[in-house]
Amino acid sequence: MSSKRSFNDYLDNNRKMTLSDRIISLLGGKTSNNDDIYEQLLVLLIQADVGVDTSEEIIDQLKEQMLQEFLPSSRQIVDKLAEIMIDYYHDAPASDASLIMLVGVNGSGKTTTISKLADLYRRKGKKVGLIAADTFRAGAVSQLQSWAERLSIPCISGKENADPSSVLVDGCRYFRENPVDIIIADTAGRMQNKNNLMKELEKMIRVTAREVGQENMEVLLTLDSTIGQNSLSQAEGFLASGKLNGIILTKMDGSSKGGIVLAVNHKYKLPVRYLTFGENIEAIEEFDIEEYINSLVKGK
Ligand SMILES: Nc1nc2c(ncn2[C@@H]2O[C@H](COP(=O)(O)OP(=O)(O)OP(=O)(O)O)[C@@H](O)[C@H]2O)c(=O)[nH]1
Ligand SMILES: [Mg+2]
Repeated sequence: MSSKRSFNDYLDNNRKMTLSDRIISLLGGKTSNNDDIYEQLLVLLIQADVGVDTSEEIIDQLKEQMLQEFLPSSRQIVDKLAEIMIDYYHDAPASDASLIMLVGVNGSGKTTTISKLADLYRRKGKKVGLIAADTFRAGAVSQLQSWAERLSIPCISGKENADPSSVLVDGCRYFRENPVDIIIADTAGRMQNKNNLMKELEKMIRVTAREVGQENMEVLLTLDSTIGQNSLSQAEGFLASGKLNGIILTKMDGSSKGGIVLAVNHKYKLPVRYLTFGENIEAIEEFDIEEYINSLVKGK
C-alpha cells in the first residue's frame, strides 16, 4: 500500500480553522442579507490572498445570487461562495505535450518540481527524460543531475555558461534518437522585468518549439504561493516571452493559501496544472479546482 499523503491529508493535519469555520462562526449559523456579512467575507477572501479586485468581484456575484435565492443557513452561503469561485476559474483540458518546460523567477521551485514531476510520471509508467538548461547558476545542473541519477532517468546538460538554447536543442535531438514519453526541461530563474533574460527565454522557447513542434510543448510557470500579488506581474511578464500554457503553484505547505492563483487564472486564462506542498518528492498533485476551492473555503 502506498504511504503517499495527499494535499488534503496535509491540510487536515496542519490547518486548525478553515475559511468556512470562520465564515460559519462569523455568521453564527443564521443568515440575513447584511452588508456586514459581505464585508467580513471579503476580508476573509483577501486574507486568503485572493486579491482585492478578484475578491470584490466574487462577493458581488454572491450578493447578486443572494438577491435571487434565499439561503437560510451559513453552510449554504459557504457552498454558494465555493460554487461561484469554481465557476470563476477558467479550466482547460490536461495537455498531452511531449515536452514540458518550467519557467519562473529565481527560487520559485522549478528544479525541485521537475524532480517531483519526473517521479510522478515515472510512477504512472512513463519514460521520462530531463534537459538541464539552467547553465547560469553554479550547481544548477548538478542539482538536477543528482535527482536524475536517483530516479535512474537520463538527463542532458550543457556546461556552465553554455547557451541554454543550444542545450535545449541538443537535448531534444538526443531524445529524438533515444525516445522517451515525456521530456521535462529546467531553465534558469529570471525576474520577469529583466529584458535580456526574457529575450533569452523567448529564444529558448522558439528553438525548442522548432525541434518538437509548437503544439507538442507546454511552458509552465512556477508561482510561489507565498508571494501574493506579484504573481500577476510574473504571469504578465512570462506571457510576453512567447508561450505560456499554465501554472504550477508551489510551496502550498506554508501558511499561504495561494488564492492569488484565482486572479491570475481569471485574468490570463492560464490553467493551474499542479500544486506542490513540501520538500518530499511525493509532495505534488495534479490540480483540481473543486478540491482546491473546497479546501480553501470549506476545508474538505
Ligand atoms: N516548503 C516547500 N519548499 C519548496 C517547495 N518546492 C520547492 N521548495 C524549496 O524552494 C527552494 C527553491 O527551490 P528550487 O527548486 O531550487 O527553485 P528554482 O526555481 O529551481 O530556483 P532557481 O533555479 O534558483 O531559479 C528550495 O529550498 C526548495 O526546497 C515546496 O513545495 N514546499
Ligand atoms: Mg533551479
